Amino acid sequence: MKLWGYFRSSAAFRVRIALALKGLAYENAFVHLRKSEQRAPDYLARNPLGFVPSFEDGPALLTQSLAICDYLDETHPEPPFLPGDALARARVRAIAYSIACDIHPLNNLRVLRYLLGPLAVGKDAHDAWYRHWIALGFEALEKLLADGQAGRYCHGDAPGLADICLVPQVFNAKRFYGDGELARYPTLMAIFSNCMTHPAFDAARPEKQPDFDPAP
Ligand SMILES: N[C@@H](CCC(=O)N[C@@H](CS)C(=O)NCC(=O)O)C(=O)O
Repeated sequence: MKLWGYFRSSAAFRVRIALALKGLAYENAFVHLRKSEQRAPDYLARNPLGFVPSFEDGPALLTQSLAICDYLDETHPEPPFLPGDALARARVRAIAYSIACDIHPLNNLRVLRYLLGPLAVGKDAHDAWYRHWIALGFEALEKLLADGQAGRYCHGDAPGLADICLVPQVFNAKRFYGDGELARYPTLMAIFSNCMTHPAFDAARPEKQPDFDPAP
């Protein structure tokens, strides 16, 4: 197995957590997003989306972090990423998709670069855009998570797909927000803290990746 990623990519971070939770070994390949290596012809030939992650399992090349997580869960069922009950699965997926489909695409690198470049909105408007969509998304997530069904993790006391999405999004938000502002989401942040005591989440964090670069 081989993962094409970037230390700071939220979507690659999801797959790193998923692989660690399943206890699977894999080879790393690094795609430097700030240097636009995701747009290089050889990479686009592999992944026409121009995104990380890409994931290879034998002859198969997979894209889309959630599809990769589902694939890993189907091929390595223990520990499961989704609960046994259909309603509980729908809840977990709703939290995961709220992050992966509704929050994350609005603060992706190519979107932020388009705001600053072709649209020339300026740094203040760029930052306002980022903060607006995170705040709206996190307010909603806080309500979804505070419905009594969360435990140590987003659903009960076992980590799953929702946590796999939540943790990278909080890391991303921490780059723009102070901890004081994030304290407005106490349930979300308590779950985040619990996740970070789990070795699989800790091993997947950006600072622990071989391509980590402290430069902004
Ligand atoms: N829906 C995709 C999103 C992947 C994605 O947005 N990857 C980002 C890094 S987190 C990326 O490669 N961005 C490159 C760019 O914006 O140019 C997935 O979940 O895999």
